[in-house]
Amino acid sequence: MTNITGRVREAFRGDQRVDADALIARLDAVRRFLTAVDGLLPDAELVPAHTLVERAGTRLALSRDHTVVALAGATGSGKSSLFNALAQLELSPVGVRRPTTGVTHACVWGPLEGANRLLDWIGVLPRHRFVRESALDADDETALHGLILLDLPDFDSVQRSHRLEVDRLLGLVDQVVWVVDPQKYADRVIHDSYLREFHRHRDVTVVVLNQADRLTPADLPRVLDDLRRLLDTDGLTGVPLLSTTAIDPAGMVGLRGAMERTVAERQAALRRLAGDVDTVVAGLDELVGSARPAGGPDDRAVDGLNRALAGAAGVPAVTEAVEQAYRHRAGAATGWPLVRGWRRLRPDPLRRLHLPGPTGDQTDPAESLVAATSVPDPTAAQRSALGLAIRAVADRAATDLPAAWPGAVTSAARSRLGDLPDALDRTIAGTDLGLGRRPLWWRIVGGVQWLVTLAAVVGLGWLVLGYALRALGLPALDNPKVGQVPLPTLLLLGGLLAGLLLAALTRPVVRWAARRARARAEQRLTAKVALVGDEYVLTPVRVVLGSYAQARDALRDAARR
Ligand SMILES: Nc1nc2c(ncn2[C@@H]2O[C@H](COP(=O)(O)OP(=O)(O)OP(=O)(O)O)[C@@H](O)[C@H]2O)c(=O)[nH]1
Ligand SMILES: [Mg+2]
Repeated sequence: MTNITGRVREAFRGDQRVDADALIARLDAVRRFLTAVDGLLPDAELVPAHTLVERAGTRLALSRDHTVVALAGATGSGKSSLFNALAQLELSPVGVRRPTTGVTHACVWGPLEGANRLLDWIGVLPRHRFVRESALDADDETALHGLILLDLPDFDSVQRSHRLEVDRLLGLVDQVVWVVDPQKYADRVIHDSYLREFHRHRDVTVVVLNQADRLTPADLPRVLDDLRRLLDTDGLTGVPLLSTTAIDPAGMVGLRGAMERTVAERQAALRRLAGDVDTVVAGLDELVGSARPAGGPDDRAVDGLNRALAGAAGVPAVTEAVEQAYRHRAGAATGWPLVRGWRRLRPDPLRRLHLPGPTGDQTDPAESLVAATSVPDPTAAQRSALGLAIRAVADRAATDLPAAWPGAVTSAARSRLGDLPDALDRTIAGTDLGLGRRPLWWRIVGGVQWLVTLAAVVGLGWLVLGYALRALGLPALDNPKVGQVPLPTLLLLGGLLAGLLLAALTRPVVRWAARRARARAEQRLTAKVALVGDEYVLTPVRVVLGSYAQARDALRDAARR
């Protein structure tokens, strides 16, 4: 992956200074990265970053006036001899039998107090700590004041504990002086397992070819050239390479000078940590890509999700019921009054679903929490369609993300799946389906229906009364006529006909209005269901995408030297 850390990885900074504040800002960026990805990426991938943040915090809080330099190398290369020669005391046993040094020894130049907490943290036992007081040598040693030199066990030891100790300490010290000897300088262990691993710590790495006295003056430059070539292959181009002779003070001058410069600069601790940040950032590189990901799930996938949610929520069943309920209610309000009562006996289709009844009353919100409706449960097909739609949302949202992230996005999209059925049901129950108010035209038509029915009843009554009087031989009523037709007959037949005609004319209008009511309800329900999808599916996805963006920015900041 070509990315942000490439530049950092390749540049050898040599004696470039590391600014403490800039380093702290980079460490903060690593911390921000860890916060952003917490719970989203596998913990195992984050161990080095957590270790760095913890170690760096402690190292910076401890003495910054001390520089911890470790002598590391294969057994018999002369680490202890160099340690003693630099200290000018026999502090660490030098042996013929191998391995000799089993525990780390430390020599502190200057007072021990400031160094003790550092050595406690590094884990050097008090009985293996020595002090090189400058008082003994007048001012000879002041140039090394602040140096804490460690003599490590051998890393190629037959003793596993030695190797573990070395590996632990190499992670903590500020600078490493790799000690090799003419016999073993090309050994694969030191190059493959150690030097190569330190290629991001070139500016705190020194390589020493010890026992230079064992080589003829003609061989020494050849061996040094060969070693330099091997170091280049290890990625350690440009690191200081010195030759030393531990048994001769004159053979120590170069190394001593290098140490004095390191101590004077007070940069090793910062450079080491900067190298650690480089290593960690490079290791995390795979986890974040360089392309800026989409801000959220794409529209097509969201449309698909909303359709699937509407299906699972029973929106089609509810809208069907709305259409029927409209017809039912409109029929009851505008139908022929003589059959209206019979219509009312039939249950309201929305009531059957436990949705707002004929008066448009909304479900009590408190009641709707437990909910709710009797909308049929989603079928297996609807459930699997919803699962697929959620997956599609996650897949589309994660398209540009590196391999570590799609899993986190999918988990986020599914994280509230269990809460969805209740939420959808509550939403359906709480949606105003638009049947709350009776339209004015229902009332007008209903009123006219009553009038014509009343006319028919009056006509009927009039006729019945006329027959009754005639049957009893009483004087007949005076029946006025409209044209040729007697008025009571006209009232009766006209009323009946007008009622039936009005009912027939109203029916298509009701059907059309019912379809409109259905469309309106569908729109409202879909909008509400989409809000549920947004809250329960899309928001968790957006949170992960936001975390990804934060992680990416944080890592970019951490990579910036
Ligand atoms: N001729 C010569 N002999 C040396 C030199 N440095 C160390 N030696 C000898 O090499 C042997 C091993 O030296 P040590 O200092 O014990 O080596 P070490 O790296 O500490 O070995 P371990 O503690 O076993 O890891 C000893 O006999 C030293 O006297 C040197 O520069 N020249
Ligand atoms: Mg030793």
